[in-house]
Amino acid sequence: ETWRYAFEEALDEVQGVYAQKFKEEVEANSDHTVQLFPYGTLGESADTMEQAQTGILQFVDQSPGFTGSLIPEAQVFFVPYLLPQDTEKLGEFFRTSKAINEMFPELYAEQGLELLTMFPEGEVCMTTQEPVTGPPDLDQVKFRVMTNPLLVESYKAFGATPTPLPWGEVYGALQTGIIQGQENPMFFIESTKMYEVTEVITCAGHNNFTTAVMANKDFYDGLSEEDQTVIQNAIDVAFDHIIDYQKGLHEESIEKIKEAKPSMQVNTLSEEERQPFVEAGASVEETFLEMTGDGGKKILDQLKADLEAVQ
Ligand code: 6CS
Repeated sequence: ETWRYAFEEALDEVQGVYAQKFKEEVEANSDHTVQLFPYGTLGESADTMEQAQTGILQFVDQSPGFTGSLIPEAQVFFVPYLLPQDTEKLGEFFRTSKAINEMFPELYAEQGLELLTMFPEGEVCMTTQEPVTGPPDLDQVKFRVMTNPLLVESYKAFGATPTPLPWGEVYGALQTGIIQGQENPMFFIESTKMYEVTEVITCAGHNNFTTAVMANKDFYDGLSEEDQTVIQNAIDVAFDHIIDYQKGLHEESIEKIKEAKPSMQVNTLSEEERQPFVEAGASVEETFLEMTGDGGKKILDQLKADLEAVQ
């Protein structure tokens, strides 16, 4: 059988590297073939999610940045300063977290999805036209965010004018000045050449990009136990691979950016400069709880406990 797997990035970007490892493992250990669909081949993230829910796709990688509108609790990944930045620690968290491995699968199942894994893609940094040393510098800045209500609230709290857009519109919108900023992990800022259409990168440590891989649930439930095991093993091997792959990736990407555009400023905010963003983050946590009620509180509390266990 041929299984179709779509993701939101190019083949040589983090989600693509993950998908290639998954494919390699499945094909080495079964008679199945995995056909990969990188970003752009089947539409935007919202389109591939729909295709996975209806079963046109067997597998999809969609980040909570987009899934948050479908599963409100998945917005928890946008509570600022919740996740640590250390990839190893994050790896351990995603491997062991009860919130991730036991609570979220139930919520995804309600949407017809078998949640297979979540993994980190790196510290999220802002790219803008002007330097950002605190929230006042984001005043009047139209800032692109993924289509996620809580992320909109974060950037409101950070003082910007958030503009939710699908990925495909971001480069052009920066180029034409419709927006003046966006956020993404460093590898993605480099590979998608965001530095060509912005002047300054600012890392405030407010988030680490999380993504999720899932299967169509009817498809998955209909598989033999043997095939399910092949999939679970491939998911685990690819997970270890992607944590390993990201060692030093943030720093290497900065070097590549500076080589391509020497005038690009890359700033990491000091503890003191971060403080107003941290404080704004507290109100975003409140908003998350208002949006998601008891279910959201349970997930947030468990997630915090899981994080504490790996700190
Ligand atoms: O900003 C975005 O929309 C995209 N960012 C990453 C790192 N992956 C896919 C997503 O579409």
